[in-house]
Amino acid sequence: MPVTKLPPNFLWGFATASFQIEGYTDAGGRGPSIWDGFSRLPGKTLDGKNGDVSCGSYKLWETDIALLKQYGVNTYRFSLSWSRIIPLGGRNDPVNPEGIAFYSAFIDSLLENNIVPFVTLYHWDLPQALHDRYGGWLNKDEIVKDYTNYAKVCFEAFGDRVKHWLTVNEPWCVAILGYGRGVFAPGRSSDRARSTEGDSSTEPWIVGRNVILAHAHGAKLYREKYKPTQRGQIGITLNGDWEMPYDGTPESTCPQRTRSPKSLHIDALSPRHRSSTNRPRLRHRHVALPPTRCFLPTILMLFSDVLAGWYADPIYLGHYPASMERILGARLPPFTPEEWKIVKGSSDFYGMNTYTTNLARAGGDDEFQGFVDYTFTRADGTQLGKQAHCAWLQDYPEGFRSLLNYLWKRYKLPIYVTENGFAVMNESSKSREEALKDTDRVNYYRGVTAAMQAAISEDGVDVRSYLAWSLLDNFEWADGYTTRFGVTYIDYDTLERFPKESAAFVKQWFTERIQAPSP
Ligand code: GCO
Repeated sequence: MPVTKLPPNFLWGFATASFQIEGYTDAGGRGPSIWDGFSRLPGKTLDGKNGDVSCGSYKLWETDIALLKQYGVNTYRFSLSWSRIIPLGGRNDPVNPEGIAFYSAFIDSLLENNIVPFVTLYHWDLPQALHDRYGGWLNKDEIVKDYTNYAKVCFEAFGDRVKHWLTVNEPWCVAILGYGRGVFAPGRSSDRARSTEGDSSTEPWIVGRNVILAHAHGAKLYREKYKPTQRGQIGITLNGDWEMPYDGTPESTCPQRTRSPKSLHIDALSPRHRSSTNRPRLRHRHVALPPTRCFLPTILMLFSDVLAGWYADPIYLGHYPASMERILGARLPPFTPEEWKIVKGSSDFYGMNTYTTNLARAGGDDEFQGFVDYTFTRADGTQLGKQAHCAWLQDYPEGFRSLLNYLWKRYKLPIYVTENGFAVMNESSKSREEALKDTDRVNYYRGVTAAMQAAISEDGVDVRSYLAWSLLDNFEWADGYTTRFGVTYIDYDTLERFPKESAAFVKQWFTERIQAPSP
């Protein structure tokens, strides 16, 4: 059978983030970020390790570019470290010329190798100084101004060459994991479920509102001042996984998507790092519930509205999800009419980070999960898919296709898949030789690429990129180095890089399919 082709401008490659790969946290005039101190605190990472060395990409960046070249990619997604560019972070603080020079040389080298830079402005490493000075993301007026200034510095320094900007990576994680569960920097915790005393958490919701505003102001500035000449695109990227009701009914028996998407919209707090210890620590991703589901209990519908739409609905549709308003009441921070004007329509595309599918059922007492429990075990005791090393991830590619369809129908914007990947069970305890044979990761990529292909060619979904997470094994936040997501194995003693079998699979899959540009 002939292979269906992807257009020549389809972007494919790998993704990383500054704090997860750069290391050299004291070099080049960089200021500390909230992750520096947090990851050094005892007990904050699973293996007690921090980001000081990581993959050493700050010095080994040419090796990374050689790898990208070897893998044949046409795009690389990476993030800029705010505190390398403005060490103290603020709008009145000095810009660090060494930081600018570092990323400038990196971008030049990517372009010389015909690799499109896809740049994230904020992937969780807030300058520590801003947290100390005014509470970081909790302080609306200050953080929005400082973020917008930082974005301006980046547009001015790199916008002549960067045409793909992501304002913020996965704001759900920033807010809930950083200010709710306290398992990510800055480690603030208001992790109280539905309390018998009444109100529960407030900080995560405030942070969420402030991140949306920072994103929106950054995008507004770009569109007004830089886009006319630089001609790039700007948007946010959100985490979201597919979710199916726990009732054992196969997806194929569902009727067409005819229900109002609004009533079924889910932005579930698919829970990573749950507070209770005896339950699986599922993923933090928010979730889209299939509008095909016709038999969901009301509680799931309610849940679906609460959290998947927390970011996407304001940004793409101009309102909070109704049930989120209902559940949070006065704790849901409002936007002023002027702010709504800036927020609505502030993303040029839908940036999609996705990893898994979950089965959801009503229950639980956790507000951050919308009072819903997650499982991968079906009612008949079978598993949804292959289990990854992290408890929140199983391989279920059909969910990837459903999610693409759902987002395309609901938000009607081109979709950039900006992250997707798999952590092989116990890869860190394997010998290097064994780890390079990452069959489960190959199978995962085989499944999702086929699912994406079907979504594009059979369902007509407008997908513009596929960026696999990740180029390298790297610092996996609270998991430290115990969880490996890379298509490249890192020997953490020598920092040598070794391609795994999955790198060859992904390379072959895309290079066979991307059409050559017409002469
Ligand atoms: C996230 C981040 C990445 C992670 C990856 C694997 O989604 O958490 O964007 O930094 O490392 O998703 O968990």
